[in-house]
Amino acid sequence: VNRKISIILTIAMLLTGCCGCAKAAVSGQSSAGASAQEDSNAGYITVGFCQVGSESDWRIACSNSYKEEFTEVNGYRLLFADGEGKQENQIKSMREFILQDVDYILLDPIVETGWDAVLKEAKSAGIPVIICDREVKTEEDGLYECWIGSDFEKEGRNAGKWLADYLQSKGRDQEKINIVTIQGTMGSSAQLGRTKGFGDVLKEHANWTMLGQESGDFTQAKGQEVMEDFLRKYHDIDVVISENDNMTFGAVNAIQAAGKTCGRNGDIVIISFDAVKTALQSMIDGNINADFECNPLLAPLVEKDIEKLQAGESLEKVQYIDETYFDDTMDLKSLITERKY
Ligand code: GZL
Repeated sequence: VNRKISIILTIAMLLTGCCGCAKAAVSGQSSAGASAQEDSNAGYITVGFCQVGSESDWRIACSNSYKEEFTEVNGYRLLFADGEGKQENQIKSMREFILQDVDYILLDPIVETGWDAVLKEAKSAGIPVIICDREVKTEEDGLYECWIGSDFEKEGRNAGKWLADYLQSKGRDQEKINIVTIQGTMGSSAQLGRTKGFGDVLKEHANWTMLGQESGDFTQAKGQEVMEDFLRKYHDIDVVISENDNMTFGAVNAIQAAGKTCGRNGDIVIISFDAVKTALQSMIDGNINADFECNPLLAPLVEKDIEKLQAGESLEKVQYIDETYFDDTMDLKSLITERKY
């Protein structure tokens, strides 16, 4: 009787093409009875990547990092889904990846909340998820393997500390300082972290006033609109905190169009985030005073984590990528040529 049961079970498994064991351990090999799709992926690890969109230079560099890392030469099949700036698109792509039974799902979540249901679906399907760059906040633990990205609050704090040192160096540490902030996509980890981090330092300086904070959604066009609005409202802005370089480019355009000056010898101090190559060039040109790096080259770290999962190893739940900052006292000309992004 036992023999008959095991034969029936084996046939059932072959017919369903499912191998119950951990997907991570055997992914990339098609089991008997596998679909044509699975056969075509035989020997490759299939990775479904849900990207935020293409809103900034940083984002393009980030996407390129995945496309350069997860290649067939390296043993991967990358399925790349552009969320076009909408959470519903990202959730839809995750569900498609689950139906395609990919070996891993990588999610760069546009905002932090609203992911519990689809993460539970991936978990039930036995598909490991790695969260990259921005973070998720879930009701339940254990819905993803790990998170890899930047310490956004630290970026914000470092920007505040830089401003305090800069003002001190100019003899303006007791002066009344008026600040505006162009925020990123509201509810994204980068916006939440940078706003909080700088806000913590703001509280330590009674002579600093935050006149206004508005979202430029990490795009140049919106960043320019927000800065134009600030210039209409406030006639004594001393500092602009811009939560990414593309919004900074828009802000610099708006300031110059209004007949004001910014940057190295300007009336308005410009502090930016990301430190992409084009922003460092703008710093060399004298438009930006300081830029806090946010490293987009996450894919090599993600790939190392997948290798560990393939080997059945556990992962650190939170993994920060190394970052620095740049200001206009540094010699950037040589640095900019070697910079990957
Ligand atoms: C930060 C990343 C942000 C960048 C922006 O890790 O999520 O999104 O700072 C990008 O340039 O649009």
